[in-house]
Amino acid sequence: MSKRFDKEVFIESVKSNLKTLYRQTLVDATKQQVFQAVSYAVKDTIIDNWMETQKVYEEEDPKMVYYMSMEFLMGRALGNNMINLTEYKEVKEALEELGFDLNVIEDQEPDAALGNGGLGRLAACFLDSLATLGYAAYGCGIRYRYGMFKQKIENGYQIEVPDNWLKDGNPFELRRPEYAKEVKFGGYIRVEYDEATKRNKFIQEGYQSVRAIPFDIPIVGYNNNVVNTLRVWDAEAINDFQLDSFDKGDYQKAVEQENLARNIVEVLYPNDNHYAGKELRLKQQYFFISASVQAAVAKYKKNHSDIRKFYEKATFQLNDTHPTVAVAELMRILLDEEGLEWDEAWEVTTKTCAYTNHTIMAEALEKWPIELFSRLLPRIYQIIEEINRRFVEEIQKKYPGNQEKIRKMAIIYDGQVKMAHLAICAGYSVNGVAALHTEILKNQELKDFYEMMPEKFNNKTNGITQRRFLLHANPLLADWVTEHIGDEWITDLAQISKLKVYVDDEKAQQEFMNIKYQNKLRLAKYIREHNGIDVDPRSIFDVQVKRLHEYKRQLLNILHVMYLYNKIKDHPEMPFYPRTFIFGAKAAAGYRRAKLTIKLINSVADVINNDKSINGKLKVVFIEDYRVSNAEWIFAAADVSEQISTASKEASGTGNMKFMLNGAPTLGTMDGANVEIVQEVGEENAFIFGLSAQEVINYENNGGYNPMDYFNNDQDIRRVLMQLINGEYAPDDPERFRDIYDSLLNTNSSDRADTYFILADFKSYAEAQERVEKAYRDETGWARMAMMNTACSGKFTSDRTIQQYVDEIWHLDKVTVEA
Ligand code: 26W
Repeated sequence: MSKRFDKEVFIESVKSNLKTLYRQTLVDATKQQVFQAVSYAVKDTIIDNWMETQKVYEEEDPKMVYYMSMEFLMGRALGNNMINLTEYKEVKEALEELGFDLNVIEDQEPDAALGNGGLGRLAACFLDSLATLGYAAYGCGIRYRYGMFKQKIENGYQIEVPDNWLKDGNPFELRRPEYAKEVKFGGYIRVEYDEATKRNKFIQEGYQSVRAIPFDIPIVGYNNNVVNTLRVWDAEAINDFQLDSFDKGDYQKAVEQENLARNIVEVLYPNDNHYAGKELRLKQQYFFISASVQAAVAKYKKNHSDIRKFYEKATFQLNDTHPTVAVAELMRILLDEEGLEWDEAWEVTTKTCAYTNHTIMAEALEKWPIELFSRLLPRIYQIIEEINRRFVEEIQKKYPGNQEKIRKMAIIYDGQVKMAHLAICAGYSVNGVAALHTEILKNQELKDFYEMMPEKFNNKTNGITQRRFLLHANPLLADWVTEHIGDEWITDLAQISKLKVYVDDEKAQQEFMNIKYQNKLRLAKYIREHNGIDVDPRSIFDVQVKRLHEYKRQLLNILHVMYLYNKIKDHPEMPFYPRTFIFGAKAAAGYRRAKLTIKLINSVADVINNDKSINGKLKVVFIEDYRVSNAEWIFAAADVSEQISTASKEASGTGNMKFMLNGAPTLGTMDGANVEIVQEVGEENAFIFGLSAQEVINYENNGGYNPMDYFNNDQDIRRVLMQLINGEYAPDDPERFRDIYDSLLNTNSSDRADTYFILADFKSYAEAQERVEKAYRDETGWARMAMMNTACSGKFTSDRTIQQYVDEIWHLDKVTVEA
């Protein structure tokens, strides 16, 4: 049972943890040891609620969602757990009494970076909202030994450093060997006729297997005693190395099984939106899916006898196509282990699985070569073949004689297994992640599927948790909001619209902007400590933080900085409001052009930051190792939110929502959720520019875009582009940025030049930036605009998103847990 926070008990618990864990006293303990001791003390409370929650689930037997995801970008747990237990301030005070600063202690915790970017962080926000709203939910994922790499910048280049996040131990996880599952790979399928059941039996032989061991991580709901579970799977060899196996002749196999277990959970693939087709990746997918589906079925069978009704108590949400093999794994278990007929198994499966699409980028689509797939997962492949055979039959029935439809929709075609097609065919729901994105899916990317089964398609605009991204990230603003409208916004963000009555109140404006200023000071200090660069907290903090990708157009941003610098140099007398351009981004390790863009940003920063003649009017900062923990500080300190993707390419974006919540207006294209942000806040409180999604799509379908026109007709653009190849930012190697220049102008690569319409949007972007400057000079006007952004952000809570998933897709039962 959870109890009210008792300071004395807490302090005793920290002390005794230090003693048992490290044989240390408070005076001698390192900060890391104090972090561990505090975490274990907090976990004590959590465990009580966790057990109580599981008990309620046992008794009430609610339907639950299994959120299947290769990625959970959790960030740090300690601060968030204290926030959701509503013990943050109490713990802070207790630690102060002991002479510790809670911020410093929190800083000891490594980020749980088990994700790349948007998709992984969305999964983390969803878990927070599910627990807070009181829904039974499991996150199912992989316990990578190494998460997202740590980024070091050396000589302006990105260096990837392994992230050994578990080296000091993870105080919040719980190893559960009693729930281990076996997962089989490879071998062949022997078919045997079973007289008793009059059915074929499919027996996998000559396979390798690993033992999947679950680690449970508590997901604490806000102030409601609910604790759900994120279950991440570790891999172990099934027979611990047996020396005598050498004699049995399977020494080789024993070694291979050891290696398989070691390799499978070793590292998160650091690709965002890029499918690489690696065999190990498919192994990872099947590994955690097989274990999770087995566990879900076993859990169901504990209290239910009719497996045909599985879907009444469980639903699987597939986070993009990465976990789609769940469809076939559930079929396998129902057919081969539970003895269901095909049609029965198919009914259960198609009432259980639902699919979320997070991208329309063609290079992100997962297509596995048949050879690889059938070798690694022979029985799963057989099942997918049969699903495909029946699906193709259905297509033929609906569109007699139409080969084109089959070519475009079949699950297996052209020697490949297409995971998106499998997910759509088997899922009872297919959703996009923002209104525009879903429309593009329906009318462009998945048009044929939408025509054939329109009832499956729906939109669920993404959201973010205000508990982490306001209450924890921005305590000054959180307190201020609470003082003005009460604290209900913490679990009901729609309430934040009550701030609208203050947007013209002079005192409120001053307070709001003063808080922004304090947060800018906090970030400036971080930048000084981590980058050795002094930034002026009175300058405009213009921020673009997100994964580095061409479609996100960090290049447009830095080219515009180069353009501004030229202007300032040419016209030193010109009025110019000081600006700090802040970037943060990791590039996939193998993405050469993205990495070169990082070098370009840092090279431009070097030149500009060291040019005394511009009197500090411009600064460029690249924040090393952008991740959830430093993101929290960055969002709180931003004046301008750069959301400048090529229209139609960013499915939703969620950073855009975090900036908005923290009072930074959007400078962006009409893409992803920006469209809905503008709808909420009003066009006059955002800075919109660039081609529309439809215009981009038209160019893509019909041609007619020629970046050379812009190069030839616009001096500013030409000058900036020439500076990419004249050594302006690479005196030691003028050819360094040639590839970037070529990508914009030359068609000798396989892609059309300027694939992402940077030159087409350049001028319109520059004009929008001028509007930003003008608006910022008007202090009252800006304060009003910033406050309007916070006040209109209510829609973008993940609580709203999750409630829509529950109402329109999952139909879960709400539970309450008494303290
Ligand atoms: C197979 C390689 C791979 C890896 C990751 C392909 C695709 C991905 C993800 C789908 C990329 C991703 O994170 N997408 C982002 O998802 C967010 C949450 O819905 C959206 O807000 C972003 O717009 C979208 O880019």
